[in-house]
Amino acid sequence: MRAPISDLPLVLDDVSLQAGATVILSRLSLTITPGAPTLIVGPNGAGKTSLLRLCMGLAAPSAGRVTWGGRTDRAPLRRAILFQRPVMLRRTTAANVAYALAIEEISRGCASVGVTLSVNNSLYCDPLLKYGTDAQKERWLKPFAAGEKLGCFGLTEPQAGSDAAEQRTTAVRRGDKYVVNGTKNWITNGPVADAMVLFTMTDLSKGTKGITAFVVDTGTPGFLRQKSDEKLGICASPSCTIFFENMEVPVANRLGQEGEGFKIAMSTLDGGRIGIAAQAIGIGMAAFEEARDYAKLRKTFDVPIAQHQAIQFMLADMITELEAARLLTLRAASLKDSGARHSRESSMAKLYASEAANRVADKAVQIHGGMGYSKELDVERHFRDARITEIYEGTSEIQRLVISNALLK
Ligand code: COS
Repeated sequence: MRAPISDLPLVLDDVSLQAGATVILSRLSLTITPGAPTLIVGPNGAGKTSLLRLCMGLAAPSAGRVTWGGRTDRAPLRRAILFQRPVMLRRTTAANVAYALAIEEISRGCASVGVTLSVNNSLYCDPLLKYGTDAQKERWLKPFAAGEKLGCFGLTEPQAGSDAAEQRTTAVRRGDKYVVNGTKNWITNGPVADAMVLFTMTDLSKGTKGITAFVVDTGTPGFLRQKSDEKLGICASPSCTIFFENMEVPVANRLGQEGEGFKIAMSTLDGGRIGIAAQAIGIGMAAFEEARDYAKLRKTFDVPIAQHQAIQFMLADMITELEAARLLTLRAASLKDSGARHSRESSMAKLYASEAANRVADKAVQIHGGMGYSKELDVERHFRDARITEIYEGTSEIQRLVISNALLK
């Protein structure tokens, strides 16, 4: 059971607010209505980073400690899900730019919540929006875009990570149904998702042209979730392996035509990589800010360490890399807004932002010295959380492959 919104106190900076309160901040307002989704309302839609930052900052204190085991605290997740409504439903001309800014700000507070939203929005909602029929959108998109339900993306298999074409999960047509058998692993949101965009082989002899996509209710008999993965970082983002045993999926749940699955998966990942780039920048910004603030406080040799050029140069490199990463990410997002193909630009953004976030988090730990190695401070969490951004939704090596393929065509 997810906690009802009315039970969740919201803390904005020093002000503690119960459900029912309205906060007006600048030209934006945030209304917390008991029993109803929380909306961020701005003059031109989502992407108002200062407010998002305030809102999502509240997820941070508990983020490193939230687990998905026996004792589950879903409050930060529930609150965060609600914030995706304006991102998905308010279609502004800069929807993807706003989305990237929102994911960055959310991830600055909590990278786990950032990826939960990124997977739901980019990997689940986006293919439904692009390839779904009107009937599919009504049932499988609306409640997921409204924050009432959560989606996941079933592409990865034990032998099909980087080599996504190596799908072994099969879907065999029987009348008006397909029977699905196989395994997916590392499924972000898997333990808690209500539906999955699932990739299967409908014809093993056809390679990438034999892959077909479906949208599947996770409550379908034969959809068998395994225990949640235990991970180095993003500990509040649940993931798991899923087995499919003779799972029956109606033909009406097929997304696109038979054989279109690989293109759906690849074009979806083009968008997903913008979300992960934004997540990486958010983690990096949090690590940078903590290091900068700590450097002003911590003294060695009678002066704050911020007065040592060794520290100043580290801080200068950190912010320069993060701002470069943001520009690459916003360029990819803006290209997606224009409707143009953005595979190369998304890969560049994801590659650079994820590697920059890791360099920044590493330096942030170094600036903190021994305290950077302690679980008492958030910088240790940012260091762990940053690592995955170089791996999921395509490793750095895969991004280099996509970029070089585009160069050499
Ligand atoms: N958009 C639309 N179509 C695309 C595409 C994209 N971004 N990328 C590839 N395609 C199409 C190609 O145009 C080609 O179509 P045709 O056969 O009609 O020409 C087809 O898909 C096959 O493309 P390609 O031959 O490049 O596929 P490969 O098997 O060589 O795979 C890589 C390419 C490595 C780039 C792909 O497997 C990949 O991205 N892997 C990483 C997957 C990943 O990110 N996994 C992480 C887990 S998901 S959370």
